Amino acid sequence: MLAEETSKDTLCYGGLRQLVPGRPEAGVFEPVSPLARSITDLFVVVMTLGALVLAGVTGTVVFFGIRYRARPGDDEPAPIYGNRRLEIAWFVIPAVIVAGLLGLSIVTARAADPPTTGTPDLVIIGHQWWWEVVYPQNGAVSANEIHIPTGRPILVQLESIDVIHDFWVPQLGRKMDAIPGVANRFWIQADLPGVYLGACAEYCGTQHAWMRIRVVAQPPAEFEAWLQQEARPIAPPATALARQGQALFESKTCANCHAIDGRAQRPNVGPNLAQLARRETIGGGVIANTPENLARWLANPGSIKPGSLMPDLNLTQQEVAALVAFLDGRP
Ligand code: HEC
Ligand SMILES: [Cu+2]
Repeated sequence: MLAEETSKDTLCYGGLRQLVPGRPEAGVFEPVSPLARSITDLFVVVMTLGALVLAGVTGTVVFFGIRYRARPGDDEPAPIYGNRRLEIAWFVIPAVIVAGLLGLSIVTARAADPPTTGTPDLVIIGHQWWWEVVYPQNGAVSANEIHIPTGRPILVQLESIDVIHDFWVPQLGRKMDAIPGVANRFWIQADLPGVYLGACAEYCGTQHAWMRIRVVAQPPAEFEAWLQQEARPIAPPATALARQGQALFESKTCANCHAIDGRAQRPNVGPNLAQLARRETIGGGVIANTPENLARWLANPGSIKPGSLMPDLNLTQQEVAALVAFLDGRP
């Protein structure tokens, strides 16, 4: 039931629509940065070489099998001992191939993984099962949807609050493990504006599959405007219903797990909800962020993301409506 719904609203990989103009595919073969391109290039070289070797070896085996097969009346063939020229050839050819691949791998590693000194542009923290995103530039805190400016490398610092996760957006750069207690660093970059999809790439528990990443690459001015807005606290409630939602947010313990100030890094048991209304998805990409879906989520998170670490708070329909009015911010 749920799988059907999510594939219809094009959020999951199965129903992926064209997100980047002019780039129909979203995957390793459509890199949009020099970092990712270097990896794709090495991949193509390795796969091509592998295919040629496979074709050569299988071709030889098949050819010899047919050409020199035993025929009726044949005698035992004379055994052959040692052949220096052949032995040198089958040592030298693989050695040259492997040495060449090593050289290319070193070149690729340098291109895809330049030194990571300096202040990070982004701090990303893996949680079961969502990504916390902090922008040190102005302290804005967000979740799951990562905005970056186009055209320049972005230094990411990757951490984990619980278990090992892995951050991978194939079109933008290398993949990297998020390890508790360790701050790993790497670069991503997008040369074209668009939305790039990624996912947690290290099994991390029941909802590992719904720990998706959307990177929204915007022209620098647009990004700056987005970032300023993202640091703002939640909009003050404009209606009586939203005011009731605000009170419920405190009394129903939501505030113990969620921050609603755009710069607050605590509490971070759940995502910062200050600018939730501006996100396209909720629950790590499991559903589109519409008021109806938000209500479904609040009514019973586990029915949408079984095992989710947000408890079912047994809210009444009326309470759900009030919380949606408060969090969605649109009267
Ligand atoms: C015990 C901690 C906890 C409490 C209490 C809690 N939540 Fe959550 N909430 C979470 C966690 C964890 C997630 C992330 C779930 C996931 O994506 O796997 C979450 C996700 C959400 C999301 C989706 C956010 C997004 O960007 O995906 C909303 C909205 C939300 N909670 C609202 C509320 C409201 C409203 C309440 C109070 C009625 C509440 N939560 C109570 C832990 C909590
Ligand atoms: Cu994960």
